[in-house]
Formats: sequence, C-alpha cells, structure tokens
Amino acid sequence: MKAKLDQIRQQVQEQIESCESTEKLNEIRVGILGKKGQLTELLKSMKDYAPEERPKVGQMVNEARAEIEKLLEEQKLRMEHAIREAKMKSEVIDVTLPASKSELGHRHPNTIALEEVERIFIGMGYEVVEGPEVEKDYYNFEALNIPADHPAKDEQDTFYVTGDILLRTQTSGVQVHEMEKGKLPIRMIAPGRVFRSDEVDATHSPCFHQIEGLVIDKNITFADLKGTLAEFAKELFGENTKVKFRPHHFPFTEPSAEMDVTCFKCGGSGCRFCKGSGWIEILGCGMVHPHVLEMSGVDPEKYTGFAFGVGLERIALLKYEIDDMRLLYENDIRFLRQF
Ligand code: 2NM
Repeated sequence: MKAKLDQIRQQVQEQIESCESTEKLNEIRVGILGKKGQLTELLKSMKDYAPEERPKVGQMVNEARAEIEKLLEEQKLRMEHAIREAKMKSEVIDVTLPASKSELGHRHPNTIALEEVERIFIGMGYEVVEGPEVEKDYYNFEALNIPADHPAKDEQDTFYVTGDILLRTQTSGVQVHEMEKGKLPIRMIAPGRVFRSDEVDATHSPCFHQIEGLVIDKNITFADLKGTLAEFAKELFGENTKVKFRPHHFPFTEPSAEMDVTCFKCGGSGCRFCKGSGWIEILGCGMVHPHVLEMSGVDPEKYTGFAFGVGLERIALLKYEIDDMRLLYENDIRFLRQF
C-alpha cells in the first residue's frame, strides 16, 4: 500500500509540476481525487485489509490526499502569479516615450472677424441678439418697408420655402422682432447667416454672414450714427482710419448712406488694394425710416434710431487680405492656419 501511494504521489507531483493550464490542473485533480480517481479507488480497496490495519491505511491515504491537495493549490497560485506577471509586463506604459501629436483645429477668419466686431460693439454697450434663419416674408421685407414689387423680392434673388416663408436675405428681421418687444431704448447687433440666390464667384456666395446694428432712443441723430461708425472703423482697422459717408438709398432708412474707410494698406494715397482710390466701401447705414418704427410699434414722434449692415466675409477678406471669398468656404486647414 505504501509503495502504491508513493508511486501515485511521485507521478502526480511530476504531472502537476509540468502542468501549464488551469484546465489541465483540474483534470489532474479529478484523475486523483475525483469520484473515480486513483486515491478514491485505493480507499475502496480498504475492505481487503485486516480491520486492525485499516486505520493506519486510512491515515496514509488521507495524508497523501492532503499532500496532493497542497501541491495542486501551490501550482494553482504559481500559475496565477505567472499570468498576473505577464499581464503587468504587457501593459506597462513607458511614460518617457514621446507623445503622438494631436492635430488642433483653427479658428476661421470669419469667426475671428466676428468676435472682433462683437468685442467692439459690446464695448460700446450693445447687446448681441440672434434670430431665425427661416423667416416670414413680413419680417424680411414688409416690416422693413420693402414693397411687394421690389426687385429684391424676386425669386431670382430670394430662396422661398413656401409663398410667405423664406431664407432671410438680411438679419433685419431680428431687429424687427426686438422692436416689437417694446423694450426701449435698443442698442443691439444681429450677426448671422443670410441667403441670396447668387452664383458663386470671388466676391459672391449664396450663403454668407451679415452683422446688422440698431440703436433706438430719444434724440438719436445722424451725428450719433457717424460718431459710432467712425469709432467702429478706427477700432477695426486702426486709429488712423478716416471715414466718409456717401448718400445712398435703402427702403428701410431715410436718409441712407454708404460708409467708406481710408485704405489701411496705403493710408489713402491710392494703391492696388483700393484700386487707386484710397477708399474702401465697408457698410450701409441710415436713420431708421419712421414707417419702419411705426410698423413695429415704436412711436416715431418720440423715438428715432440709426441702423447699419456690414458683410462679415467682406471684413474678413479685407482684414486678412484674402482675394477670393471661395477660400473662406473650403476649410482647408493649411489656409485657416495662416490667420
Ligand atoms: C443695412 C443698411 C441700413 C438695417 C435697418 C434695420 C432695421 F431693422 F432697423 F430697420 N436693420 N438693419 C439696415 C440699415 C441694414 O444693411 C446694409
């Protein structure tokens, strides 16, 4: 019996030590200690021994069993340890390795120009207000004194969604909504996307951006308009910038004007940039038409106001000396990174 036990122990020890997987280890356990295992079979042969020998034999088998269980447990721990070690080794991070560089985006020239314009007007106490890009005919045209037979209302110039719903051609509707609220005085700018049915070329796009401004209070005069916009031009293009107002016509303002600034490239002496004139056209403006005020519920006997509109792309193109508007819509990072 003892010889038999020693042989089993020896054999099992070799099997356990060369075992490499937990599945295999389990097979070995079952083969020895399981219901039909070698040790279990040995215990069954106890009846062949004399009764006085049985306790001794039983003890020997139990000792062997305990020893084998210990070997199995030790091997299990060794294997778990090895697996953990391998995992830690494979997951090790070398913090001294150079990092892979992540590509950063860049702010668009339109965004830079818009934030600059907003900064200037916020500094003068204006509010920035946004409104819908899809607008009623009334807010885009009628409330701005643009009559039904005006050429701007033609389908050739305006994108219509339905008969009286359209993509706004200017942001003035936002100003009308603000006047209708009845809270006066008003000092606001309305930046945003506008849409016109134009062919794409170096200076046109069917979708571009406008910033319109509106001031309404008691005793607002054309002098306020001139002073405000002259200050805006100086902040945007430099302290030495001079402005000039030329009479113009808009249905929603009376009187109306266009404002030019001295060319910031040549200072007004004339160059290629300003086509020799020394002046660059920058925005449209005027005193809000009394009829426009009245339609939106502002009493033109008590209040007056001025308004203006400037193209954001036009400012970006001028400020950053970009000669083709299409570059602004391509979003080529090599182009954007220059500004
Ligand atoms: C321009 C030029 C002149 C303008 C007028 C208004 C409103 F709503 F107050 F009547 N908003 N914007 C205006 C005036 C826009 O763009 C060239």
